[in-house]
Amino acid sequence: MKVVTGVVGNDIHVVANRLIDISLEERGFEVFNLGVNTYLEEFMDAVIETDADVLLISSLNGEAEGWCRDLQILKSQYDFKDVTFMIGGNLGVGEMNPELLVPKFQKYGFDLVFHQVDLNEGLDRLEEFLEAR
Ligand code: B12
Repeated sequence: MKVVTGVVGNDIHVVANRLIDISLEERGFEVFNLGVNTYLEEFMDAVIETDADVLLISSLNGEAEGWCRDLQILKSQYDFKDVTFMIGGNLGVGEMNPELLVPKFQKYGFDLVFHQVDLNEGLDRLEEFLEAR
């Protein structure tokens, strides 16, 4: 399965991005890593160009909300019905309540949302989700 990944917006935190790349490859995914500083439109273009199954966005600096709120609009312009949309990292500023954050990002159009959740736990959940689909 193909995964497009990267860090959204003007976020330059690169360490998790490298770990995500390596961990996905270890799990047998084909990875297209766009790296840091990637805009939502660039992610969408890459999903189309690579015919990806999963878009995995990482965000660490607390600005994900601003960069991702147009996802639903962008999704409506293309046929993405077989693509799984996933986001994780620090999705707000500080210790925000996941019970408020998760539904917000689901409303934006993400299938899987992980606020301050360990990477391996998130990837386990991704594999379960893909298997159930
Ligand atoms: C190193 C660092 C920097 C470096 C980055 C260098 C680089 N090129 O990577 C520098 C100094 C440049 C930096 C800058 C800034 N930083 Co900084 N930085 C850190 C720091 C100390 C470590 C980050 C790191 O690499 N951790 C190691 C990796 C492995 O862990 P991780 O990033 O947390 O990722 C794990 C999980 O989040 C998760 N994960 C990540 N993505 C995803 C995705 C999915 C799907 C899943 C399931 C899981 C997942 O998996 C990873 C492994 O478990 C953290 C504090 C901390 N202790 O975490 C702050 C931190 C991330 N930074 C922060 C901030 C605010 C900034 C600045 C805005 C500061 C400023 N005012 O300038 C700028 C932002 C610049 C920008 N444009 O993005 C805040 C974010 C606050 C928030 N969101 O609430 C933090 C948390 C510090 C803090 N406590 O305030 N930073």
